[in-house]
Amino acid sequence: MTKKITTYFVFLCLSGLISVAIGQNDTIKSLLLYESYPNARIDGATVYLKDASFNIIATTTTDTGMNVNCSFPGLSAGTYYVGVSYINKPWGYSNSTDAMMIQQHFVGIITLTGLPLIAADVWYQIGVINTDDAWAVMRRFTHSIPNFLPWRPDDWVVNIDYQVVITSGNEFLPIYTRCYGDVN
Ligand SMILES: [Ca+2]
Repeated sequence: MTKKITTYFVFLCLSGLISVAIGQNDTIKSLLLYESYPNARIDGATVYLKDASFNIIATTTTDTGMNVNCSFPGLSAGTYYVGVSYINKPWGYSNSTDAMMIQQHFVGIITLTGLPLIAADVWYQIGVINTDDAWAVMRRFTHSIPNFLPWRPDDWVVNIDYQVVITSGNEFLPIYTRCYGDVN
């Protein structure tokens, strides 16, 4: 009988089933914030969790928490990616100053980096930041165009995968986003 149980235990370990019982106790806790307004928590956003092979294994929605506004419990050690897929908030935070800065980036007076660099690319050739983008941001700020479609179907910079490595215990990941067109 003892041998039978031992054999079954080894089988469970080999098949990975036992890890359900002993390894999946860690949580990724996250806080979604507007990048240039660090106290602005964003609720109602869809946040995804991907495994090491970039397959989405869970999604959740941000709440109104001040220190953590979404979490993924029940994880084992390993590499994961967390990102935002959808933000249900109106476009804003962008005006003539942003349009001017995009133009200054184009002519080499300033250099945009990080999320502002991504947020600057709103119009026509995606991957190229030039006068077209500055023009579109100015036009949208003055309500001359209603959106950045068809080049930017999202009004928010989303779908960036942030790597989280769980060794043991919980991990905290702040996530920043901003509206397209908001570069300062
Ligand atoms: Ca562009």
